[in-house]
Amino acid sequence: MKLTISMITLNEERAVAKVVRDIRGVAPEAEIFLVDSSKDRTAEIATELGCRVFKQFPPKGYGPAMDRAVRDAAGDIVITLDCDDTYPVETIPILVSLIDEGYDLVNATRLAKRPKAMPFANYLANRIFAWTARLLHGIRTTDVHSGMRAYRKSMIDNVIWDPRGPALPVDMLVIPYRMGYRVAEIPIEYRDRIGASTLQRWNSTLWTFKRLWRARGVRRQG
Ligand SMILES: Nc1nc2c(ncn2[C@@H]2O[C@H](COP(=O)(O)OP(=O)(O)OP(=O)(O)O)[C@@H](O)[C@H]2O)c(=O)[nH]1
Ligand SMILES: [Mg+2]
Repeated sequence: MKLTISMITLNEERAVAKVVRDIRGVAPEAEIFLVDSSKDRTAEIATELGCRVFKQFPPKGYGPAMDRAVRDAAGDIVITLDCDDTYPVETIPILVSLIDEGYDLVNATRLAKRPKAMPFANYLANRIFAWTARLLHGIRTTDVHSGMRAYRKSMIDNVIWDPRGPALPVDMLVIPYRMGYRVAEIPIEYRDRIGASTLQRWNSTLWTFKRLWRARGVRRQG
């Protein structure tokens, strides 16, 4: 099956070259696809390194960028990760093998144990989000916000979510689960990021609960 590694980027010029080279080291055949809204040289660097880059201007925010990053991927398997060097690329082959085995979505959790690279407040919030997801939807997860996942492309083509507003990764996990798709979760190490974070804590928290609550409307199948 053909593989696409999709990343969305906002001013990641300090990290992008390392991340792309690291990906090539473990997945030399994969398409690397970026949806970029940067003001810096991220897109130029990625293009020089042979990535396919879609420039999203004017910038539309995280959700619309991520939606395009997965929907416009050419592969049969789409793996997402942040372009900030926080996620371990060595996990990519494991994610691929689990999709090959028949899973439709594999979530790489940063929170199997407490990651040193995550502030305690973020850790606590993430645990509460995961617990709420289990309570409302029955999904056994420790991380509804992981940026590193593998998706079967044919599944994405069948799933509808609302890309507007923060916290889209919540919908991208919980909605397929409710629809009866096969979801697996594996633990990963999470590292300190290169460059500045774009996380807006309060808005993201509010939207996480909003999305978790709203997804109850998705009819359970399977
Ligand atoms: N195209 C696009 N990319 C974005 C946008 N916001 C964030 N990104 C990218 O999305 C990825 C995740 O954003 P981060 O800033 O790392 O957010 P985070 O992982 O929640 O926060 P950290 O844990 O601090 O890294 C990174 O690759 C960003 O460059 C956006 O509005 N548009
Ligand atoms: Mg990040």
